[in-house]
Amino acid sequence: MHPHPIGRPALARPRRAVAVIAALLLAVTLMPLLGGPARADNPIVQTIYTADPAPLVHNGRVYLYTGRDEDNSTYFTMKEWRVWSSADMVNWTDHGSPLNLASFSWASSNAWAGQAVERNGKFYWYVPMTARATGRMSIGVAVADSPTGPFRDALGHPLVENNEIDPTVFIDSDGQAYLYWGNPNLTYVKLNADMISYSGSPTRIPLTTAGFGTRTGDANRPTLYEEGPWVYKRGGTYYMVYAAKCCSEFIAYSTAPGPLGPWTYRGTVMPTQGGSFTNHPGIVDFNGSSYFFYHNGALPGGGGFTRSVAVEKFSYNADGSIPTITMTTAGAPQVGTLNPFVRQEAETIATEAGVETEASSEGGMNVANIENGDHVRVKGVAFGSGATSFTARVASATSGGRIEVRTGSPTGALAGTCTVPGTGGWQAWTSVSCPVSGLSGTKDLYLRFTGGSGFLLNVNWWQFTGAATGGNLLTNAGMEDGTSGWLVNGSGTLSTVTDVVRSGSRALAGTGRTGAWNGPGQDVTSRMTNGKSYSTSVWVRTPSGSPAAKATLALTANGTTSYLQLTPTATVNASGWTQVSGTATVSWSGTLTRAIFYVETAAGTDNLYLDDASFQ
Ligand code: FUB
Repeated sequence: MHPHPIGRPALARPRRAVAVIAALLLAVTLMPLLGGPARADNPIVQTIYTADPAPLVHNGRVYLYTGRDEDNSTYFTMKEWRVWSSADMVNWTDHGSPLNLASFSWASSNAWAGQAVERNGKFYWYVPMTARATGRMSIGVAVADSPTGPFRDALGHPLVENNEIDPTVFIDSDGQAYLYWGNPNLTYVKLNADMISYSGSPTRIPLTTAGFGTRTGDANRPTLYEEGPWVYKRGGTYYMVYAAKCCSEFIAYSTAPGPLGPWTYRGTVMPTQGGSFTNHPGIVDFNGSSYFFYHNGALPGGGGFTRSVAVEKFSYNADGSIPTITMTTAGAPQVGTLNPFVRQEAETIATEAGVETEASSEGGMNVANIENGDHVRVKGVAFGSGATSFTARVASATSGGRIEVRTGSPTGALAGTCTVPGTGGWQAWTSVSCPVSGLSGTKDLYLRFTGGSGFLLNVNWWQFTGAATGGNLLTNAGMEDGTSGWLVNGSGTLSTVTDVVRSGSRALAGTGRTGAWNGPGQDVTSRMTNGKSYSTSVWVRTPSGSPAAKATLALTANGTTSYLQLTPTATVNASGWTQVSGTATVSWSGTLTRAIFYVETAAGTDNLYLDDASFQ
């Protein structure tokens, strides 16, 4: 759809094998475009082509920064960068494009591989582009107050310009930040604490065969290092993972005792594979496991210029070496489950068929371009003891269609069908609800769209309601409707925050607590059944300290209040979200006049942040 091949920059790219590119171009023209039948969990993103993954773990989520390959590209025709995030490694939320070439007034083209990092509550995204004035590749830096942007050019000019690409940023444990980049050379600078300036001059890392392996057949490039460095530290060892030996590239790595070397070549991380003649690494630890991100040409129509990011879980060998990782279509296993009783963005997707996404007038993104037979799949949805109704936020400029709520497969068990009317516009939002049945336990959810021809409807978000005998008894449990439904048990103030969220765009903040027993809660009196066992799950964090938090039920019956501990105490802290969960049987004597579900701490009065709560 965007056939605008651009001129090649004067760097190493022309060295790449013309024959390989020609073969890939042929493959592109012979293959169908995105759409069609359901796909495996890898590639992660299936609505557009993505490339050059750069993961960042922040507040219990993995944020994935990527480039975007335009449809039908015949070159690295890239104009924007994209952000995705996930709390479970399989359902990824599309955050759109908070940064593009137009964000940099001095840039003309080539929105290539970058990386974002957090420092002191700000997010810095280093990206290479062609500078209009010189026609040379340069590296700019954008800054934002949240991992999903909006990002703005921090400088108004390149941070560095040496006609090379692919920045990776690393902050060492002593606070010193480094920016490395390069193709065909490998260069670094020491960033200042402001992250947008540097000290000293850009310095080349010697590309020795001991450090970066031996390449044969190219006198200009004696080592395997090609591009796409990714630098991090594990224990006392510094790792540099990079794309090796174009074309086709494989992923290799070197290690060093310090951030500046000396580097020792360690071998292959991922062999050449996957139908793209480039590859690009990104590695993070999340929730106690290690993950390797890369790209390939696995989507329909995919190839060297229409790439897609994917992920594999891996474990380091006992000696700290990285095992050889091969591409799979299964991808990483799910971490935990997804809660359907809190608002979920429709653009939180494991796999899909036929749909696209776009910016929503209500904020964030929505699922769009939905036609008859399309679907989205959300993996590992924990319906618990049951759901009774499904609500979706929808819009349609035509006469609408239907949302079939199914499990197991796109044609699996039908739990219910919601009819979507015409609303007068693709961004004219209304909510529709329909009863559902047969939903319990943990299942893959399929929202299958049916109707006439052409585009049917858009979906912004969805949420299930629990049965009277099950499901979530808390209202506004995902905190997306502000403080609605919540109260303060004891002293304090409620508000919502947007900079620290576990899912969606808001979390609840309980501030001004004057006792450990004070905290956010809900009145659940009318929803209690005497003698019933209830499951509680609430994600908690504190801005300072490490208190032990727990959920409690205060039951007042016949004028006497008793306190039931619903969960064991769990240590929560500032660096991430902790799930506080447990099961307890509720009972009382006489007439129940008040039941308050609330979260408290074992000691202290730290502020409490809550998100994604359920009590069922
Ligand atoms: O996506 C454009 C370029 O291709 C990146 O900058 C390189 O790392 C390679 O993936």
